[in-house]
Amino acid sequence: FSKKESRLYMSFMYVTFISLFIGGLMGLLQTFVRSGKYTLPFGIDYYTILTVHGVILGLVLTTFFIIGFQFSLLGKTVGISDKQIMVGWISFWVMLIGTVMASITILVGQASVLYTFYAPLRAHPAFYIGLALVIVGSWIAAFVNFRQLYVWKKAHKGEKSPLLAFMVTINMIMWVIASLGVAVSVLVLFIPWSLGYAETINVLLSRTLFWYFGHPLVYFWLLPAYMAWYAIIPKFVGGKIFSDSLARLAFILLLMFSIPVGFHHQLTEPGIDPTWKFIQVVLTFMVVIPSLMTAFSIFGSFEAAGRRKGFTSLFGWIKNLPWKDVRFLAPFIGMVAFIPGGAGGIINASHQMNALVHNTIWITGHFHLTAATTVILTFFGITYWLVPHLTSRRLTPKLNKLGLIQTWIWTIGMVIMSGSMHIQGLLGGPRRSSFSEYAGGEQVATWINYQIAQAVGGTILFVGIILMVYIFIQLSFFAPKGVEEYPIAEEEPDAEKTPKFLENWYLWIGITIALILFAYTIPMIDIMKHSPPGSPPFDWPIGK
Ligand code: HAS
Repeated sequence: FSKKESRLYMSFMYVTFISLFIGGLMGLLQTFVRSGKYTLPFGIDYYTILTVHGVILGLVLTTFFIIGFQFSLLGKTVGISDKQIMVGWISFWVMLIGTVMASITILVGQASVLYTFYAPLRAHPAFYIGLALVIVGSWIAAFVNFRQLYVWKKAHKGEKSPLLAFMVTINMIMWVIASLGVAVSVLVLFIPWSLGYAETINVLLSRTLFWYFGHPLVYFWLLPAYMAWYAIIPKFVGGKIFSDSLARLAFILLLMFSIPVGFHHQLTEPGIDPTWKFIQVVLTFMVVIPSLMTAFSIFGSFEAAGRRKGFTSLFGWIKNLPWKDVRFLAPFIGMVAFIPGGAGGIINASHQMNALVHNTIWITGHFHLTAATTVILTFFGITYWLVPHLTSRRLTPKLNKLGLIQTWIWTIGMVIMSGSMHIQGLLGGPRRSSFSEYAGGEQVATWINYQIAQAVGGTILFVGIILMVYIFIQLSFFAPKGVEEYPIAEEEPDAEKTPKFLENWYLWIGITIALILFAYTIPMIDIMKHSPPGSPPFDWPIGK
């Protein structure tokens, strides 16, 4: 990479790791409060820190890391022009200004509305405007990415695009289509309402628009991890990409089925016809398929690498895996965590079982396995080679060892924390609540030990965060100068040729839009028909 490029990509990484520290600290405080043994100082509200935690880790850290990483992937595979770098900087600054605006508003206690900002909770307008800016900034990044691929395609007529460039494009198309929902919700519903131009808000409409965005949001986090699993990790195991076509197909299916499934977050929501909930649950089970394809493909590529090196017994190839290389181990544990994490997702999506787990801390356990383990450990795994590559430094054996320790600390902390969240959830423990004894009761008494276990797990995780931030600082500023490889694997030589139709964007975007229209049009009309008087979009500004 040129210096100009590296500087852009690194800026996204700095924001990521500052966010990790701030957001992680808030997480630690939350588990302390919930253990019943600690009260927040200076009258700070539990929901303020919970909102900082969710927004900073769930929205800021992820978006900055993903956009920075994806820029680097495109820079490596299809190139970036100086003009595109400049527009990349605009996207960075717009996102940063939005982040700072939203963060300050939360920190001064004016937006304790959690990352889902469910109405009728109302925040200061600066919070919503800040969020809108983050989204606009990310769109600018998306259009730079689309342009990068377009320019490359024009120069390479008839060639298939590089796999990683294709994957980034899918993720950004999904992001743009999905974030339209939250943009409409913020601009049309929340901002007028929080400014006082609208008297009230259509709660159901705002939540539905949020989840239209909220579910693809979790795949927006997951897909960059899949990019690394498919096309980068094989390089560390001495293997190859199992199949370029299969990887592309999995991404296309994720694009098509990620969006029309938001109702599985609203299964207990009154006001949505059960038929449409049922339809979206069926579509949710469709979105599981590309993840199962991914599991198959990753196993395949690990096994093929081992067999090629002469490990012939049934599971002998496992010995071939580079257990002492943190660039492999961290994402690998992320993959393993996705087995129970994904199974938990399937439980959540099953309408009847959702009634048992919804709004319990089981859900918090679920997303700490998926987002905070599968995705985050993979992002850490990427950091170990991406950051030194960008700063022209080396991941020394000592830093590698610290990384291995970090990975195990994270794993142990998360097993304890997420495990106890799952169990407490099955015992009825609520999510999103501060400490309470709920006026006593036998059931309530069973929760406390799990809450203490969560504080123990949370403390271990915070140690992991400090270690990770230390490693990041070392890799950014102090590790010895040198060359760190940007690892992109090749395809298996005997894989089938990738068919051309896999890159027919009109077809895939067309099907995606058709599925969204099918899953959302009628329920949306229903929801809007029941808008309360004085609420946008139909009944404002109110006569003043
Ligand atoms: Fe989820 C709630 C359903 C995946 C994140 N989810 C959440 C929330 C978050 C979240 C943040 O249907 C809370 C939102 C809130 O604040 O209210 N989720 C699913 C389903 C999947 C799923 C069906 N979720 C994720 C991912 C997330 C994430 C990924 C973040 C990154 N989730 C739900 C539902 C709810 C929900 C309901 C709402 C609940 C409620 O009531 O509120 C699926 O995508 C899962 C499919 C995954 C698999 C696993 C495949 C395994 C792989 C690993 C292979 C391993 C290898 C290595 C190769 C089928 C790919 C192994 C090697 C060895 C040698 C062992």
